[in-house]
Amino acid sequence: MFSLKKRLIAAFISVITLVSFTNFTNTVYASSLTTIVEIVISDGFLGTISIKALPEKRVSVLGGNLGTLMRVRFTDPDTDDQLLETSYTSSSFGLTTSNVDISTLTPNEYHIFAKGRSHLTRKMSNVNLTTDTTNIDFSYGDTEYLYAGDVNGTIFGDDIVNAIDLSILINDLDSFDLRTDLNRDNTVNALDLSILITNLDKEGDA
Ligand SMILES: [Ca+2]
Ligand SMILES: [Ca+2]
Repeated sequence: MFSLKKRLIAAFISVITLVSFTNFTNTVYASSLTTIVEIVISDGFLGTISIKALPEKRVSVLGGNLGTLMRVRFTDPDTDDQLLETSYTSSSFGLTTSNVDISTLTPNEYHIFAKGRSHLTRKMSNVNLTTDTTNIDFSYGDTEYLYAGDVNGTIFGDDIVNAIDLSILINDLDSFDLRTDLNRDNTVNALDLSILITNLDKEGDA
């Protein structure tokens, strides 16, 4: 006869084996020697993803020059309720440096919004997130960029480029401020002014 301890270990191993073959999507019934063990697995929550978004018109630097403070929001397409918001500083290649936890969301369609600290919001509509989703690319393969120039406010501005932003940048001319150095060449000058003027009156996606 096996001892009770060994029988429990054997039952536990059989449960673990069964669970490992279910891909965590089903209800699993595992039979031990004397009892029926029911393990209810949820229908699946999302895990973690990487996000890519590129600020526009950065000067090219060896090792990349595309990092910025980012805010990403997920909303319900039917109600517009915000379901998740996360902020991070992107890498020099415009990527999250570690995966973003979206495990509070279930597989579904979402509107996803990405905003840079000095950049206007870009929206992806009706994105179908599944448990297989591993990344969200607001650059669409390095072809799309976030518009620069929203430099007012405490952290993320007001999502419009207007005279307020213009006056802030003009005040910073010939000095250095990370926020108004739009092209990130370590000085605020006419190049940054030109980028902002090009985007005057642009608004972020709503
Ligand atoms: Ca603004
Ligand atoms: Ca600059």
